[in-house]
Amino acid sequence: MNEKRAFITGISGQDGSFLAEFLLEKGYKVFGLVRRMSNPSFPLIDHLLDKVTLIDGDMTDSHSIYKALNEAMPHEIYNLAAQSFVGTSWKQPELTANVNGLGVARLLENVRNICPSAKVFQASTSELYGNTTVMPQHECTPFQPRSPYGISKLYAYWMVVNYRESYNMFCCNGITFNHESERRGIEFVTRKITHGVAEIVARKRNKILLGNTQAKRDWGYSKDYVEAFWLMLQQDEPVDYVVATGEQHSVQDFIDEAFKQAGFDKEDVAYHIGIDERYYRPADVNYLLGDPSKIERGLGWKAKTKFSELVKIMVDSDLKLMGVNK
Ligand code: NAP
Ligand code: F7E
Repeated sequence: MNEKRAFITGISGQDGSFLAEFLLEKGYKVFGLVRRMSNPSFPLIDHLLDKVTLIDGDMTDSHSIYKALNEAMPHEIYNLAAQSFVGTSWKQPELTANVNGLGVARLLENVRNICPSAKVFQASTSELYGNTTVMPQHECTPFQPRSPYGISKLYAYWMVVNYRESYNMFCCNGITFNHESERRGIEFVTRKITHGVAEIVARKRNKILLGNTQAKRDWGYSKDYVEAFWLMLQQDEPVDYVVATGEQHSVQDFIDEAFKQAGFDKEDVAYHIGIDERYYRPADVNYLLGDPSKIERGLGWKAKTKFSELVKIMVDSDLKLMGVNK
């Protein structure tokens, strides 16, 4: 009965699936909150279904969170559930606020009443910084979110800080910069590129249509980042940390690297890229670069996977998925 219990919201997503693997490996009993679907399917955690306990619920439904926490009685809670696509947040701002913002209020209130000593990790985001002029961004950089997604996460960020200060609860924000993987949703730019490259190799298409290719991000590997989330909850005190690589690349750099990894010549890349207005956002965040020095000092955590390795992992996986070789 000494085994630790972890409750993951968003277990069916990119980070949730890696975190569940990581915690199972460490001997945790893992519970995950999943939404009802007309055709239940959890491709990213298919291989874990006999090892984790899935509980039906939704971040927009307080009662289901109440029931889930009562069943799991967790020592650690990882709140990864979100409407996580920035582009969609302009199309569904109310839903985004409900899931990402109010969802955190629902979770924290239920934790406070049911398992107040549980430690809570909140998946916060570099989108809080918006188009800041401070470079690189650190834990004290002022926030100026630039999308309904960023604003929803700003509310969540401050709820976490306030529950910590008001009720002495152990809850903390991982201000996490972009992290990708072979499990990344297909609409995010990195996976859209690697999947598109694989389709080009497989002769299923000729071009990848994109929006702002000059945007710059600090891209890491999701599998590395879930360890940082866990480390934050192994401490005696709750502390917010930036989780980042400290390296910045443009979308164009990602395109060039992905084609290179698939064996294309540099001069052939431009032919395969088209710009399409549909993929521009009403307002974009142009440059993000994280300063990971606090987490390196405080937790000894450092991103392991370099940019070119990350792109290779994703390209290789998509080529395999497509059944083609370089
Ligand atoms: P993801 O792949 O989109 O996963 C999101 C998860 O949330 C999915 O399991 C999804 O379930 C679940 N979810 C969505 N709406 C829900 C609701 N109403 N109730 C319950 N569950 C719901 O996202 P990710 O990349 O793993 O990111 C994990 C978290 O980190 C998110 O909170 C995201 O905002 C944050 N974050 C991500 C990054 C990044 O670069 N990846 C950076 C900063 C912060 P379904 O499978 O049913 O859709
Ligand atoms: O866009 C540009 C786009 O959608 C990156 C989420 O995990 O990280 C992620 O949000 C950049 C933007 O990620 C296309 O305009 C160009 O400047 O891959 P993305 P994101 O918006 O940075 C943060 C930290 C999170 O918290 C979020 O949950 O790429 N871009 N052309 C494009 N983006 C997309 N999606 N599609 C394009 O065709």
